Amino acid sequence: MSIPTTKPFTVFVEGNIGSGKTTFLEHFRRFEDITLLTEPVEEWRNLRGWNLLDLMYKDPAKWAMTFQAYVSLTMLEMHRRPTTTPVKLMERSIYSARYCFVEHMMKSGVMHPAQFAVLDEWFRFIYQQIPIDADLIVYLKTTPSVVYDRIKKRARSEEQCVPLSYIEELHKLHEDWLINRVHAECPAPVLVIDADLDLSQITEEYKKSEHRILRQAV
Ligand code: DCP
Repeated sequence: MSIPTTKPFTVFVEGNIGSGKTTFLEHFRRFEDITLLTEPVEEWRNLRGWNLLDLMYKDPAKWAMTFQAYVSLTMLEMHRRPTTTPVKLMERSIYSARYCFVEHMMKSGVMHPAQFAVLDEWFRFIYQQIPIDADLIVYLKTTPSVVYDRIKKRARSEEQCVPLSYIEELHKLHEDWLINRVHAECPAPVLVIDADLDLSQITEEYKKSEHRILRQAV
């Protein structure tokens, strides 16, 4: 039975592109009392007919900032969406947008420092002024070459140009944020899951996180 609550136990599911975040969320669909918020990739692919994800990959120097500004908006909407269940599971967060993707675009020079400064000011304002609840981060840790193969196999059209070096960089930025703690803001404890395993074995690994998440759903 769903209990109306204004402050659910909130979990962010984080990890590299292709690490299995959507599959992880789907694993929890069988349980009651959990709200699943999958990433709004379809919104990024169709904003009033514009495919921002595609524009970003085809011409990052021109579109990276626009894309990340829209990602932040859709993420903030998910963070603030009221739920009636005691547990809320979210794919990614405004934090990985800033500390992994925007960070990479700034460091690699894809984004002009002035564009980065604007996005960073938005992030700081949101972080300081708008309550964003976080109780646990599930980090689906992977090896870059493993997720690179998965990305090639799933063949999402926009991602066909993604090189292994980009996946390696994103991996490092996830590690810096969630394991090495190079940023002051890590909003919740981190539960690390080995997400290299293939689909036939990963369920057992996912189960290890169930008690941390489901004990809240009583
Ligand atoms: N993306 C981005 N900037 C962000 C978030 C995502 O450029 N702030 C891009 C990277 C991918 C696509 O959006 O091309 C979706 O990435 P995710 O890793 O968020 O989602 P996946 O669908 O890859 O997740 P998984 O395969 O783990 O379920």
